[in-house]
Amino acid sequence: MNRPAMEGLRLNAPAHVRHTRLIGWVAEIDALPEAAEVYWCDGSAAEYDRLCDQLVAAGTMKRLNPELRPNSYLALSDPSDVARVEDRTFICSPRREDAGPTNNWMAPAEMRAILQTGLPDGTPALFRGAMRGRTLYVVPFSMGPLGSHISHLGVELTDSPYVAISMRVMTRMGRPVLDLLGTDGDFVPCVHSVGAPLQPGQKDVPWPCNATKYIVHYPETREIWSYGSGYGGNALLGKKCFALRIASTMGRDQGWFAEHMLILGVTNPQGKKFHVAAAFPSACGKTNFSMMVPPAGYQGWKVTTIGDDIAWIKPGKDGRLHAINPEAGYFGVAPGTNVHTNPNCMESLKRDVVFTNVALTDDGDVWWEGMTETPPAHLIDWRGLDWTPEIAKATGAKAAHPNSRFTVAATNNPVLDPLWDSPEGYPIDAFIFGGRRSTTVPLVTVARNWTEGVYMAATMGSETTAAMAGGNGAVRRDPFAMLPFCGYNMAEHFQHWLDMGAKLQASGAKLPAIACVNWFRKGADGKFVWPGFGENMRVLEWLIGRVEGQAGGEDNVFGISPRYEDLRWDGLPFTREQFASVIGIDRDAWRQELALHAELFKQLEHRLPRELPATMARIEERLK
Ligand code: SAT
Ligand code: MN
Repeated sequence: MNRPAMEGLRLNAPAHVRHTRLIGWVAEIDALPEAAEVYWCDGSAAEYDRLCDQLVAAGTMKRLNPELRPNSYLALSDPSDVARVEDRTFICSPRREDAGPTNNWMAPAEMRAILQTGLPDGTPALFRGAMRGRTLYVVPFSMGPLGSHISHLGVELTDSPYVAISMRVMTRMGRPVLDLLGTDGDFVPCVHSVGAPLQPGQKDVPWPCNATKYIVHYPETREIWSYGSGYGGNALLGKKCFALRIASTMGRDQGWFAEHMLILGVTNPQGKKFHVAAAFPSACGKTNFSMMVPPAGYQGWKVTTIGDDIAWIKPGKDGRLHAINPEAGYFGVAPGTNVHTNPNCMESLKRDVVFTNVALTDDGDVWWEGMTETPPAHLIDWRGLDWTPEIAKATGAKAAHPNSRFTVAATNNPVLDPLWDSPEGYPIDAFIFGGRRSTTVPLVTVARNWTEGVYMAATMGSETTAAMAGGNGAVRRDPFAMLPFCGYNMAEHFQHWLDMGAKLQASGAKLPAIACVNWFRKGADGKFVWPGFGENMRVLEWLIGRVEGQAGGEDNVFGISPRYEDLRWDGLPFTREQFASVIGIDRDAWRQELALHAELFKQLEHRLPRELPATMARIEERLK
């Protein structure tokens, strides 16, 4: 047999793959990790079921009781592989200043030596032989509706069948993407290995991974390489790596935004529909907000989900900003989710779910902290150990890991927006930026103009959560909720937003409103004052009222806030005093807050747009 024919056999490429560059790239990568075989995913239901069976046989997943939770599984990860690893995440642009001070940077050649080519001292590359004894899955995927002008395609090579099945849920994956790629379509190449090669005859572990981890992005060549982790944000490369880090650099170059935002539709009783995109850091309730149930007193209002985590936003022919959700599923935090906090989510999770790191009940179902008020008398916890409420009391052991997750298709969501798969995208009426702040930041303020809105987004702070390895509740600046996800210099991201605003304004288009929210202010008793969840509808109605020029408000040092009488209170007992305690601006606290903004600006000094310190000066003036 001649060499190309042998290569063809080895690669197993189906006859319908006609993309020479893609085949060449798979062949080139395949030579490095020395996988036992290559398999091209078609994205079919049969393939999904087959891979799930295989994962069950390997002990990675357990099938849940089909009567209680049909077609659903529980995966328990290695206890060390439970969250994104920000300190192991790298932006390898040719110049350090292009990654900026908020990203870990390494020169591309240096990183390629570690991952692909080997070190001068003879240390072999991490990917060399990394997939021995495993299958290399070729996973073609579309981020965004198939064929949408806002969508982009990618191909992930991975040695993890858990990643392959998760990608089928989280993206449009398989044969239709290969067809769209045609003979020469563009795709973002993504390479992933759990970094746990098997010697001949060696028994696999349930969750293979490696203590050494690298989550690597080359923005210039738009490549992603990920090593050592099987966890969602580190391994499902369409998500944070592509749809945020690489896409944000594409957006900068091509004139659009890739943002860490949910997208929702809200329809008023008159039938008028608005679209809102909202940025919050990980594990601050984006999924809950996107599936919100309007509270009592809001008959006739409807909220529909377009996306729960990521938005791609491009100027449309009408000059307005149009957003799509590049994903096709939800990879959400389980703990805290229940029939009160998010009934639509609970409904979505009734079947067809892959749970990771939640607890297993004795009858083969799942449980997590906050799912029910009274925990079951006995569980197997996320580490596979016996768990009882008594053990929890004595040792503090959580049944579910605080960052345990569900993976489920968007189509399971009863309030999924009917046009969610439409290629046109949704015209955005308002952007919301919110952090988790127990003090200082008011419930809601809306920016007086685009620049003030960009200032609000740029200076956002939030208390860290379990979505980040080591997250412990300390306040850190998280500009645009993009601190771990911006693939280039954050200061330039601010500039990009200012430039896009100016460009759209010059074309005569109406810019979306920009608001800053905080659902998380606490009272002297340490409890949240604002009830949140469905009650956030009140804030949303006010914001839409502002967009329509109908809602009242008063100028504040920081944007415009509603007065008590500007919000609708039907069905919610919430006093003027309570309202004052979530909306008020404490001048001393704000002086300290501005000092932290100044610190951020100092850190991002290089390339920082002048408009931001100028806006800060105006706020300082108002504080006097
Ligand atoms: O952990 S993920 O990055 O997949 C989700 C998140 O942190 O928002
Ligand atoms: Mn997220």
